[in-house]
Amino acid sequence: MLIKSVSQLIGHTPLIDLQITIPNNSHIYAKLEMFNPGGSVKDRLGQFMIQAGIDSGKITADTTIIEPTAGNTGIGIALATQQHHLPTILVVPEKFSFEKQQLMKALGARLINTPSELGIKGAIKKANEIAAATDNSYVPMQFKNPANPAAYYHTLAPELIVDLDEPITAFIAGAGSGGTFAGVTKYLKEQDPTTKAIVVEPEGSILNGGPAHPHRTEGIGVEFVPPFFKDITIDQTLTISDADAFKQVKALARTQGLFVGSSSGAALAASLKVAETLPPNSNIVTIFPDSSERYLSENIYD
Ligand code: MET
Repeated sequence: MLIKSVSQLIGHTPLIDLQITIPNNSHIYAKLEMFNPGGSVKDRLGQFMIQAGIDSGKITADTTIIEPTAGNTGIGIALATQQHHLPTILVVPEKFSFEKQQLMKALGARLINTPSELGIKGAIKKANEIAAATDNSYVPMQFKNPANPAAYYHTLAPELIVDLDEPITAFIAGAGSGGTFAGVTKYLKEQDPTTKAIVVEPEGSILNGGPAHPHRTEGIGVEFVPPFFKDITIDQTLTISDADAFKQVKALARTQGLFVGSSSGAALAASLKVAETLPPNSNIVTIFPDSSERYLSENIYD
């Protein structure tokens, strides 16, 4: 394959039929988003939000791009802004992985850290403050930009329909900004209203009403209900412990040869729980957002 830019490698990732035997003969399929060039599902978002900003005239030739992120969205944005030579400032709570922070800098972005205890809300506030003090700046703001769910509605979701070519009984995925979950859910339910949409969060995220507290599962978990959830019907919310997520991270490496991050582990743990409750021969589709290789400094296989 001859390409002219890594941006051509975004999307069209493989969907794997996981070789996990489920007693009722259901299958779990996982979209392997670590095969995007920036290593995560958020490359789609970076490309889509920056293009939307350019198309709408909000981004011009010398606009400074500023965004709060746990890292993957920042890597996706930095990949996109590099193509357009746009200066980029990414605001990241310091708790997020060393590797993701290194990769954002490697792509040419400037990194500003915010205190871990202020969470993603602290990074959002700081990004807005920097933008207010920066001439010709633009904050894509993944947490409320309609281009976020749209990125997944127009790319990942249609790919799932083509990849599987069978009815999808349940779609199960984590939520951080909620854009991936909302965009894919909207598309899949338009195609087949019987598809169940199940959102996954770590313990310490607030969707199931539990108290907010820190968790090791990275990139998913919310401090406020994503505004995109107003546009979709969610059939179930599953809360997965860090222990259960990391157990599946290890199992996927050992039994399937798959290096996945903790949000993928949580997605599989949730899929296995749901599989027991569905009719025989169900098709469960989930998303594995990124690779374990960007979390090795956290000793996730110990
Ligand atoms: N996964 C998104 C990001 O990388 C949102 C994270 S919010 C915990 O920025």
